Amino acid sequence: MSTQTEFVRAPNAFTERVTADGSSGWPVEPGRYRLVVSKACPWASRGLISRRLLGLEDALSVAVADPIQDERSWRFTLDPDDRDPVLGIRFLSQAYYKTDPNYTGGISVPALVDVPSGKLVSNDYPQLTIDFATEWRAYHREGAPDLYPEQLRDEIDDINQAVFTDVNNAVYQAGFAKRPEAYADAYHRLFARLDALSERLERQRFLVGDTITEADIRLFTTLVRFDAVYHNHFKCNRNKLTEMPVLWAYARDLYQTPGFYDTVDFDHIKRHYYLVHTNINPTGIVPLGPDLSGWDTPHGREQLGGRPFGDGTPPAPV
Ligand SMILES: N[C@@H](CCC(=O)N[C@@H](CS)C(=O)NCC(=O)O)C(=O)O
Repeated sequence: MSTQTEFVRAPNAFTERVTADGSSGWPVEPGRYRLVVSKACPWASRGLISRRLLGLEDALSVAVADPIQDERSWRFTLDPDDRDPVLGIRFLSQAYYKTDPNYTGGISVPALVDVPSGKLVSNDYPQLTIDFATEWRAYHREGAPDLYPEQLRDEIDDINQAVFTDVNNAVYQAGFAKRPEAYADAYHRLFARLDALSERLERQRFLVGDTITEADIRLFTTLVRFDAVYHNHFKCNRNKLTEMPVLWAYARDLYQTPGFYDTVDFDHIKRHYYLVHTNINPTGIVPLGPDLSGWDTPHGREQLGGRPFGDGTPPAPV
């Protein structure tokens, strides 16, 4: 365990991959796999966004878990009979144990499940979205963007690493810290990185190149939760997102793009964090704020140029 940061994320246990050529044993096949998500979860929401931007909805179905886990972890209590209608299971753990009956680790979303066997293929969230962008190409919609363009991969990987360490994961390290030093370390890394990203995004509309890429999706999923949860619940409170003008406009630009706003569920987000982390919020009171109406206000980022979908087109609104 790090002396500085205490909260150490467990590695993903299931790292099989679905591939275009089927060499992994899991060939890309429409209708065969089910993506299990919680709309509260930033790691799972990456998959929801890229699935929409790429137009994979018909090829890859989605199961949405109840945002509130109980002691059996993620449940399908939003579905009739408390059961996922496609997988026929009540708890995501059933897919984990079907793959490995001796599994003792956490039950996490996102999870990609093979429908015919009911087995979990992968909970390796960073690889899942890369594979949606590359391995699933045959089933992308017409006009789908290239979210992981070959010539930009090194730059995207570098920025993803920095954003993971200092933004996506740092908010959790701040929130789950048990010592002031660990909290302060995460807090300072987070806001130093957000300052650097603000500077970068002052001059360019998107993080890498002039189109939306995987890098933007990964930063967005933390930014969209920032004021609703991380600022308060995880004590990331130097500033609200709405007080960081460049990042706030950048986040609104993405939010207002089809494929982003239609995957965001602030109710699931707030109820998950404030009700599940009883050690941080023992009263179980879910804050009524913040006022979310600002998300729909003009962002003005068009004047930086950029071509959100490159030579492609946005997905049709839901
Ligand atoms: N699987 C990854 C990331 C995904 C993740 O943390 N998902 C959360 C929800 S945001 C989850 O399912 N947590 C339950 C658990 O790990 O037991 C990890 O363990 O680091």
